Amino acid sequence: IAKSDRQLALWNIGISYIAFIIGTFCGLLQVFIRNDKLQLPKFLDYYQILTAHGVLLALVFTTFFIFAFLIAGMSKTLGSFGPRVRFFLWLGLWVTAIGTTLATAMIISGEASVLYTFYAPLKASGWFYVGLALLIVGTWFTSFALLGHYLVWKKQNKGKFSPLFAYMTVATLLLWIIACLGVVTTVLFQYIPWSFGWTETINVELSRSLFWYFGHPLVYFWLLPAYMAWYVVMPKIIGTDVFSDSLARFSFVLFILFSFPVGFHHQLTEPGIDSFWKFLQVVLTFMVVVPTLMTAFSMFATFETSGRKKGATGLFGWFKKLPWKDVRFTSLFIAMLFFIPGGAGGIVNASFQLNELVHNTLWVVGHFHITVGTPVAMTFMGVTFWLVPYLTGRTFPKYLQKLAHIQIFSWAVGMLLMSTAQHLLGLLGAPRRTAYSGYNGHESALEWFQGILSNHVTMAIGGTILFFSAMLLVYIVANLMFVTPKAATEEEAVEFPIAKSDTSHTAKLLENWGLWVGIALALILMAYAMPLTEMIQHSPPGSRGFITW
Ligand code: HAS
Repeated sequence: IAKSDRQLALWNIGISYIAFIIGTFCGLLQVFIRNDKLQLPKFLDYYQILTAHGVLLALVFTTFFIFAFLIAGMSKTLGSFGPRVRFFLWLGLWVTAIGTTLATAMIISGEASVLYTFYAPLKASGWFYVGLALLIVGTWFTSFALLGHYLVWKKQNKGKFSPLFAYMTVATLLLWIIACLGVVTTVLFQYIPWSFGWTETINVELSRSLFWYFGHPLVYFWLLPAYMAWYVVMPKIIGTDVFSDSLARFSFVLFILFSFPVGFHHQLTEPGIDSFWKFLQVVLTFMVVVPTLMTAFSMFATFETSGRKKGATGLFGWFKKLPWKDVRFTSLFIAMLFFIPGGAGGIVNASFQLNELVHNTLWVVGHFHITVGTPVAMTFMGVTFWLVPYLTGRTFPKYLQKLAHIQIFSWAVGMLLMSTAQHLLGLLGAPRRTAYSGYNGHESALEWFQGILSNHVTMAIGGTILFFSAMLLVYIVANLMFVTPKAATEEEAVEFPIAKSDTSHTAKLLENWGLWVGIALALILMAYAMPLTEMIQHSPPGSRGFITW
């Protein structure tokens, strides 16, 4: 891809890894605070570190990395960006970066210890919300620029299917833009006026609902780029084609339809929402499981097809034929394995009654570490191993590949230990987001949890392994960015792996975005119009929703 497009992607990756370094360090502090082995200095607070950890890893690292991947892939599959698209991509990058810096500065100065979910009644400095608003506006510049690039391509290639990577990028961006409407509304019309003191109160239930309208599709905004790597990159790495182009496209369409009308499954214990609406959204949550099951089916079919091509026989013969020494493959494969318990835990969370047991416990922390923290993050690591050298034109020498293997295995071991401990501790009743052990002079509650795995020490060991793995990754990234020799020949050059996808049986309807967005909006109206109206109507006197204010 063109040099200037590479620069754009590289800057996004660079910022994402700066956030990764600070975020993982905060994670290390976290496990030792919970283990009662670390007392923070007076000027630092547990919730401040927790907020920095969540915001920098879950929001900043992911967002910048995702846009790097999408920018590189769009330039690769649809051709170089024109000057206008490029201008808006740079603008998007800088506005997002300024927003991130402002929000991070507020967290570091102790003015925004409101956690990465930042909803009311916790209140931060108004500048934190301004930073968040800028962050989102910046990503919109980038998103619309990429959508514009797609439209130009469509105009020049009338009647043709867009390449699978570009199609999936459009689906991901549409999901992101529609999701952001909720958080933008609440930040602009509720949080900013409230935190700057222009309004006295805030309609808490409404603000939380608007947040979770955004919060759940947010997790699929993280997941879909990982799925892109699974669907498009993985087959190429293992020497085969995309298993089914239409299945892949349809699974992304299903995410557009069912990612939104499900946010209440994060609010099942909140009293301000009628059970009927909660139940409806629980049912719809089970619909959003379907595209993941389709993805699992497609992945196994891809593995089998590739194995059989290489001469595998028997039911599981293909397993041995997978390229186990190729770190681009192993990282993605382990990422997928983690999603089996990760997704199963999601089903537990989403089950109305079971949620009573796990809500607000460490179980939920365990859940998101084996969803976003492993399947997603480890896929991004696997992508990093070829994307960075591809963009810098450098090589990926053997010794770094070995280190990369150590890095992903240690990440897997660390995550396994830490998240198993978190799940078990959660079931035993350990709360999340609480520096409760010996906190505020109370006696330590740690003696409740003395199992081999259900133990804060296990969690701390896992967390420490993870931190060392993270630092190893940063070392590899720095080498691939600045140190390893430039590729002298085509053989040495690292490729951008994109598998062939046969569109001859793909239905034209799948690229009718108007239709899918229309159905998604109808589902959103069905799930949200009534309950949100009730929240606005029944808000207590003096509490201002965004309409009554
Ligand atoms: Fe979740 C809370 C429900 C998936 C992230 N989730 C969270 C939070 C985060 C998060 C960050 O219903 C915490 C928010 C907070 O701080 O309060 N989640 C689900 C459900 C799914 C799900 C139903 N979550 C994810 C993904 C995430 C993520 C993906 C990040 C990327 N989650 C919940 C609920 C809560 C929640 C409640 C609120 C809890 C509470 O009370 O607070 C589904 O998408 C899961 C679908 C997956 C499956 C698993 C089957 C998987 C199979 C294999 C997949 C493997 C593949 C590869 C595709 C049904 C069969 C195949 C190849 C191989 C080699 C295996």
